[in-house]
Order: sequence, then C-alpha cells, then structure tokens
Amino acid sequence: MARLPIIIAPDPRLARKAAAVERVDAEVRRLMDDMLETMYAAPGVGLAAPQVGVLKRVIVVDVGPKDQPQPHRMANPEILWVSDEDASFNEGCLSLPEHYADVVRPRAVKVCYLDQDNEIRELQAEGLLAICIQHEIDHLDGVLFVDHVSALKRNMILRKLVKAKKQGAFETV
Ligand code: GNR
Ligand code: NI
Repeated sequence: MARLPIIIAPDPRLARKAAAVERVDAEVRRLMDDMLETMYAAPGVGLAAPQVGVLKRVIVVDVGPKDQPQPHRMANPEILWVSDEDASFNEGCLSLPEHYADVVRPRAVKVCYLDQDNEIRELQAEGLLAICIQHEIDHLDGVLFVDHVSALKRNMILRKLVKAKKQGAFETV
C-alpha cells in the first residue's frame, strides 16, 4: 500500500466530474487500499479518488472506532433513496484543511455500489456514515462542502486557502 498526496482547494482537479469504473479489477482494488492508507494517515473518515488526482468514481469511508476499523470500499456509488428528514453537521474536508462549516443534508440515505470484489451491494446509512457517503459522492461530481454554504463563507474559506498555499503551508501538490 502507498500514501498518496491529497490535493488542496482551490484546484480545478477538484471541480471535475469523475468517470464510472468499468469493473473493480486489481488496479481499482489497489487504488481503494492506497486511499484507505492515505485516509487513515491523514487522519480522516472518508476519501474520494479525485482528492488524490484520480478521476474515477471510487470512494472509501470508515467511521468506526480506531480499535475496530469498518472500512467501506465503494466504486460507482449511487444514491437510491434519501430520507425526508434533514440533519446539519459541522463538516470538514482533507482538501480544505482546518476549515469547517455547517452543512444540511438528508439525515439517512440508501446507496448501491460495487465492492472490492466487483459485487453489487446496497447499504442504508444514517449518522456520520450517511454524511460521509454524501460528502464523498459530492467529490465525484466536483462538489465540495463549501458549495453547500453561503457564497460569503465559501469565498472566505477559499481565499484563506489561496493565501496559505502561497505561504507554503501544505506539503501537498
Ligand atoms: O475526514 C473527514 N471528516 C469529515 C467530517 C465531517 C463531514 C465530512 C467529513 S469527510 C472528511 C474527509 C474528506 O475530506 N473526505 O472527502
Ligand atoms: Ni472531502
């Protein structure tokens, strides 16, 4: 496994739509494992392939306790159902380090996806897992959590990141 550099916003590579995976083969499985290692090291609870410069519809998520990892490896995740009820959560993102904002999303979702063995699976999620899955699927469509908040708050965060990048605050690409 390998740790991959995480792209920091603003960056055009984080604004593009990722392409579906044809099938989960050894190469995609390796990407999933490298993304998990990168996510755990960060540390984070989710990671989408575009954040490491790969424009494929692949995400990993683990909201389990440290001593009891519950990794989910997902290719081509699709939301099949969302709850009527919404919930707000103070979100962060490894591509927007040290910035947080309250984001409102459906509080529960049902998704289908291909797992690491190319098998079709369904998962119903609520709580942090539901938030995280929606946050990661957004990345696959070039959407960041700041796109869900006011333009004022979004531009404030993005301006601070531009400044921090200029000062060489991050050791990523
Ligand atoms: O590590 C992460 N934490 C988090 C907290 C609240 C809502 C979403 C997230 S996902 C984030 C990792 C990340 O940037 N994934 O794309
Ligand atoms: Ni993110």
